[in-house]
Amino acid sequence: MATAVPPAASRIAVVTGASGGIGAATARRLAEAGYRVVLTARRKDRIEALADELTAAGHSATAYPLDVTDRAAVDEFATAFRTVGVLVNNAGGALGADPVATGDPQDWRTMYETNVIGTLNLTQALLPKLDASGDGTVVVVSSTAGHATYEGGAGYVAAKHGAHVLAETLRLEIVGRPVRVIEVAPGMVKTEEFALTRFGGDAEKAAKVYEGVAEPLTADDVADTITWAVTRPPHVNIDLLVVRPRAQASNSKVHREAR
Ligand code: 8X3
Repeated sequence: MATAVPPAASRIAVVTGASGGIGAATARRLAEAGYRVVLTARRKDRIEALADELTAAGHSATAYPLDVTDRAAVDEFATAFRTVGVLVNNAGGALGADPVATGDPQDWRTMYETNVIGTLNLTQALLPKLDASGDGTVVVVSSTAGHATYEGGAGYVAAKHGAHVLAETLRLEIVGRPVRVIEVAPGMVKTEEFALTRFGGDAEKAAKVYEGVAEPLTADDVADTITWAVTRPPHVNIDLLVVRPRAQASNSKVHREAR
C-alpha cells in the first residue's frame, strides 16, 4: 500500500549554500511551492536576510549558519529535525581554471571538500530524517562539469564527477526506501559570485566567462528546474537533468555574439 505523503506545507526543505545564487533562488522557489525552508550557508547575515524576506512574504523560512565541511556541526544541525522532506545539496563551487600542469593542489582539495564531502556530510546526517518523512528527496546540484571535462577545468571537473558518482551510487544503494535521488547538472549559469570566486575576485576574468553569450542561465532558471523535479509525484524520480543555455551546446562549444 502506498504511504500517504504529507502536503508540501508540512514538509521541510533544507538548502545548502543558500546565501546566494542557485541556493538562494531555490530556497525562494521551494518556499513559494509551500515548503518550510531551512537556509544554510556560512554567511549568517545573508541567509538571515533572505529568511526574513521570505517570512515577511508569508512563507516559512529559517536560517541556520553552517559550514557543510564541518561534520560535527552538520551532525548537530541534523538533531534539530524529526523528519526532512527535501535536501538540496547545492553548496560548492570552483576555484581556479589552471591546467593540470600548474593547478594548485590546495584548490583541488578545497573543491573536493565542499562539492563532495559537504554533500556526503549532509546526506549521511539527514538520510534517516528523509527516510522518516515517508517521501524524501535528495537533490545533488552537480554541473555539466560532472559529466565531461574541458581545458583548465580538471580540479572542478574532478570534484563534480565525484558529486555525480555520489548521487548515482546512493540511488542504487537506497532503492526500495522512500527516498529519491535527483541530480541537476547546470551548464553556464551567470550568478553574482560563481565566476568571481573561481578567479579570486578578478572581475575582468569573471566577465570573460559570459562574454558575448546572449542569455546565460540565471540562478532562477536552475531553481525552477530543481523545484519542478522535486514537486513531481513521489513515485517519479528524475535521475538526472542537464540544463544549459541555448547558446551552449557543450562545455566548450558556446555561441558568442561578436561585439
Ligand atoms: C558550472 C559549469 O562550465 O563553469 O558548473 O564548469 S562550468
